[in-house]
Amino acid sequence: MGELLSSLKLPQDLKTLGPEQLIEAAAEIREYMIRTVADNGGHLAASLGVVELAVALHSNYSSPRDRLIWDVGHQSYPHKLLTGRWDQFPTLRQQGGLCGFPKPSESEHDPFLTGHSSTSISAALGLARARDCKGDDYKVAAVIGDGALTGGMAFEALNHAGHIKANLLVILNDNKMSISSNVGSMSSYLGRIRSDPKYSRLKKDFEQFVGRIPLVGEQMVNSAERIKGGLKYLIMPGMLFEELGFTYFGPVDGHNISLIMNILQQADKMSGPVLVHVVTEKGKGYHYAEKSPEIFHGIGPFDLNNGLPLKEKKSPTYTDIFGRTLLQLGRENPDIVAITAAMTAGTGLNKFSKEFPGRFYDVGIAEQHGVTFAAALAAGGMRPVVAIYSTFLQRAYDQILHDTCLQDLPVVFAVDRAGIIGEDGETHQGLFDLTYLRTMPNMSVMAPANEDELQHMFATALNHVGGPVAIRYPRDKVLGVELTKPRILPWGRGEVIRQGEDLLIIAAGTIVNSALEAAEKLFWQGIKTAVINARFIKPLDEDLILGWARKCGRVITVEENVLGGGFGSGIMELLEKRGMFLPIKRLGIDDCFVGHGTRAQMLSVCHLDADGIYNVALAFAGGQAAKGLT
Ligand SMILES: Cc1ncc(C[n+]2csc(CCOP(=O)(O)OP(=O)(O)O)c2C)c(N)n1
Repeated sequence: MGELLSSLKLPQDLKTLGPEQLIEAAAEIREYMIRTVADNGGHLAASLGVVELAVALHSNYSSPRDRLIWDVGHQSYPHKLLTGRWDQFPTLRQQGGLCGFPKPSESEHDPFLTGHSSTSISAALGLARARDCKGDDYKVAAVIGDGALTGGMAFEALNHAGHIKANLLVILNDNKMSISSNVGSMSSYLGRIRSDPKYSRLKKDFEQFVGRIPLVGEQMVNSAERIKGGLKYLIMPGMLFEELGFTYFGPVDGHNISLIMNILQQADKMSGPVLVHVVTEKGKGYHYAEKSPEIFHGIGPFDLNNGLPLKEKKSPTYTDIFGRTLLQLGRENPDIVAITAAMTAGTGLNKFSKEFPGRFYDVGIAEQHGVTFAAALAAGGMRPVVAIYSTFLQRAYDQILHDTCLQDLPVVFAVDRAGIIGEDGETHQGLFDLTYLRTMPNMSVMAPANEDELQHMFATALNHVGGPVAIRYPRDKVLGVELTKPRILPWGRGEVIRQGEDLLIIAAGTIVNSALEAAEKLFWQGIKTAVINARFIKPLDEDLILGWARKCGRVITVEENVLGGGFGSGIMELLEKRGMFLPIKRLGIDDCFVGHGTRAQMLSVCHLDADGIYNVALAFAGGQAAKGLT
């Protein structure tokens, strides 16, 4: 721990520090965070941007009694360091270590779990109302970024909070960035407030004014109305928030601890909802992160001296192949439109966005809007491709069902990060999409076994007339197979990729390759295992599956999804529908959330690597054979 912080009991002793020492504390946090993330990787830029804000909040409030909610939570590293997790910090995002996001089961200082964007104001409002009902008086504050403020939920919560006049503090952390540059009219509105010449002039005046008075000043104006009147010039810029029922303070320099604390103390004197608008710089304090905040949003281990990644990216990812394929298909078909929800680079759409700016939409963190927007583009004759991570697509369940499937509209869903995703853990695992997609009428679902197949699937989906199609693929490097020209696959057909007669494994997605490895090992145990690459989760290749199931007499299904309602359930439904009753074992995630660790570690924990599949298959096939059930 840094020299100053190691002498303190945190977070409460922050209250004993003077302004200079608080600055020193911030410097110690920043330095430790940069060093640790350089070793382990993580979300650095956003966390660097809120160091002073976190110090000010913890100096002014008393966590865990007062409740601080960090929207998304990727910027919560300074908060973690100030709340008893300093020594464990190097375990961040590692199996068994600290979670990369706030997590109540990890610390009493994390009052509500976050990970998905734009939830913090709703959560803070709920806690504030619970507090009032219980007759308590603790403070509740939500810290939300300007990116997260593009999410509809944030507006729903602002609307509600203003209406019920709850005592609630919202800190708007405005750094002009989402993961990349923020988009939308709200972002432009915030930009206008920031660039108002009054802001820089008054910021200076205000700093001088604050500099002349003690932080918790007896001289501080103590009547709420007088404070509001005296600072009217600072209130005017946020008229939009005022109209929504909030008292607005700002914009405030979010790297000036004294200034933030001063504003917080004034905000605390108001009743009803208050919004404090702080302006910060993403990546603050580390030159390379300031220069390239998008790269340092989420980064692997890097060299401190030059900011360059330590692990050279050798092979492309499935995301890269998707981006490349869509670019190619987009050149051939002018009706193709790509839509992303604030993840242009993450979903591999950078090149498409540059080559076809008129056919590309970043809708902000607005998955629901993005899907209905795409459905309507399809209704108007376009061929929209919506690229959203599996976990975030959960947001748009009803928009897929009600606006897309019910009208049988040809929207293609590029479901990235499907399956086990690794270090981001529970909140980001893509383990539900097979269930929520395959149960929707009219929806077709595919999963490629390798990168070549991924290309063909997008060509097939965009050639398919009528109906929505989802293609799910993992957060992983590709296998390195040869890439052929994208072609149309036979609709609804799977493929036998290994022959056998003792056991049939049917797998969907890249996990087919682990199933193949397991089959090879089983062979050496005398179990001849056939393997089917399903390709289509829906519609299933019924004849192929039933024929081989009959031949082998025992079936194992393998999927990177929860077992409930997933791919294996689909196979069981098929067997039941066709009156075929034989021993079947489903491998997948059994009704639990999967934590963080590397993708390989978590696949192993879930018995979904080649060894896991082999062990289960050996027990199942060996056991069944011993009971004479063949
Ligand atoms: C529903 C949802 N969609 C997408 C994401 C991915 N995501 C994580 S952080 C982020 C940008 C957040 O921007 P902002 O709130 O301004 O915070 P900053 O990183 O700039 O501090 C996005 C899009 C998410 N976490 N949740």
